[in-house]
Amino acid sequence: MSQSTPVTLATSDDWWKQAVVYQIYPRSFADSNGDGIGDLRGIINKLDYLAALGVDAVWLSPIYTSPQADNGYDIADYQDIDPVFGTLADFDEVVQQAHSRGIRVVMDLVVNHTSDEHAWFKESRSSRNNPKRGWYIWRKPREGFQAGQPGAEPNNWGSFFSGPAWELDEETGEYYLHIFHRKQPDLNWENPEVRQAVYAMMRWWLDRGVDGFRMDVINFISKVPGLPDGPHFEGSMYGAGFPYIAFGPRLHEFLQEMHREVFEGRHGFITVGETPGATIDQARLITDPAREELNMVFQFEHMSLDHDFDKYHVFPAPRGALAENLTAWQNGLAERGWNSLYLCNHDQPRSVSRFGDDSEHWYASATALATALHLLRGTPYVYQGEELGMTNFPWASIEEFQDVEAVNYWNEQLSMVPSEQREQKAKEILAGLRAMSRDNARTPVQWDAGPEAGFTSGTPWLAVNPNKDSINAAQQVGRQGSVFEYYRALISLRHHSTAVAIGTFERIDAGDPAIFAYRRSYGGEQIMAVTNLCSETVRPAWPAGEPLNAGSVVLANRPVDASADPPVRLAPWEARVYATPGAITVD
Ligand code: TEU
Ligand code: CA
Repeated sequence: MSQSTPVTLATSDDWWKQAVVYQIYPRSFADSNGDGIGDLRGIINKLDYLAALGVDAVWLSPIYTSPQADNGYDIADYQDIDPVFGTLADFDEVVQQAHSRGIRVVMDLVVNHTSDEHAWFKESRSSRNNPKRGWYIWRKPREGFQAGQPGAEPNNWGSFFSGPAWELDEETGEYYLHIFHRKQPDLNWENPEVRQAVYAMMRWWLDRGVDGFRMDVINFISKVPGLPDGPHFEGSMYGAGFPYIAFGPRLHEFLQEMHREVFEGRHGFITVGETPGATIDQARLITDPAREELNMVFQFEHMSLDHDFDKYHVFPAPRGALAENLTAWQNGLAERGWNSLYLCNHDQPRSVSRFGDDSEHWYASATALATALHLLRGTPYVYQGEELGMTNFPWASIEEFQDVEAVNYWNEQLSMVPSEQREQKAKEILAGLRAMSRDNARTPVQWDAGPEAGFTSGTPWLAVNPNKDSINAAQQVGRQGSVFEYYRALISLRHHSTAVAIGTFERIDAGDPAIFAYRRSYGGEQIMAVTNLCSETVRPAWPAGEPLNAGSVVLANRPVDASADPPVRLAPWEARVYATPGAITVD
């Protein structure tokens, strides 16, 4: 495929339909100065690597000034870079060097909340009648309670990071809402001054050259007025605020206003909202181009197939569940709207460990999952290290975790059982954290087999995975049969095929739910992905003529015997891509 020419979409404003975005979690990407924390110069040093992979854009998790209570998702200054990552001058160089390689730069926009160390919040908390008091969500103690008394919180909501969602400000005797960490107070989007300040900040970044935003929990910005008590789920100390936090009554109005105020008259940008709990209908509304809200959203349905409402209570996803869910979303957004495609990010375990098999079938499952995802209709996201098949970490004890969510969860869960049950409980919690902890995705990127995997010359802030000797970039880039080269091929396919970029989607039922086979068609051209998403050999029952109706194999993760096509057997995690002769553009 190296000699082929990329196809271009009708308008440059739709570039993201044919793009692949790479998520960088800067802390763990590449450290340039030996302090053990990844930084902007580290990113600059790796831009050639990203260009070789072929991605069109990078999304940077937050790099703004921050006390790092939640690794930068707690922002103290929206218009500066945290010294741990570098300076604004370094940032400008990231943008300029990325652009010179044809890579766009997407910022993480965290505006549901700020840090409690943001100047806005410092003012807001300074007195009950400060002009910025109304920029955050302040409430009096619950009727009949004294401030600070147990149960005096204005409602029963729990924080996503354990404990109540309210923190008392002793000085002024009122509570502020924080859906996440107590150092992440929620902004009050009902206040038009807040919205205008956010829009101004966004314009400032766009003017500086960034190409768009990934918007953190953007579906939480409009809350149900009155902030009512939420339902209690078993095993939780608090009520669930979620029904009143997510998709509040003014969400669409705010997103449309943001579009008008920030993006109108601009071209070539990308907007992707993070929307936990989004249904297909909600996602369709937000991403319907005619409504001018967002280009696409990250939805979480396929992230909830393997656990109950407590995400650390894990179980194996039912056979075929992932394919079935991805199919529902393909069909749901076929006419209107657009999908974001991802299997991993900085909040989720590693995709090959979670959905694949990171031991016996490591290569096959990493590449089969990639095939299943990357040929769908939508914009694929590669999370750093996923293109190398990086795996979960072999956590042995709670001391090894850094993530505030994990640590707080451990403490809260242990506090709920009598001391004689603690040892058993601790084992259960650790098993849940091992499977689901966000730190799984946050261990340093494995660049080579050297000390600390080439991530830092110092001591990394989070341990390097001991499998760095067998899983690393140095060993994979340019090597036939590596996970990296397979990703490169998939990304190239999207760039060279209109069917992949904007063709229709049709799932082909091959008789077993573990087989995810689907056809993408545009005009007369077709591409078909055939994947076996389980660790057993399966025997497909092909409908007449399939999959050969879609041409012949152009990419596969194991040798294909063309004389035995259509395959009567698919090996564990086998993946093939079929294409009709004209479906991939060639010079
Ligand atoms: O995450 C929001 C979110 O809903 C979850 O994925 C969350 O991280 C948690 O795992 C729920 O159990 C976003 C960011 O991606 C995350 O890193 C931040 O911690 C969070 O918002 C707060 O800004
Ligand atoms: Ca550093």
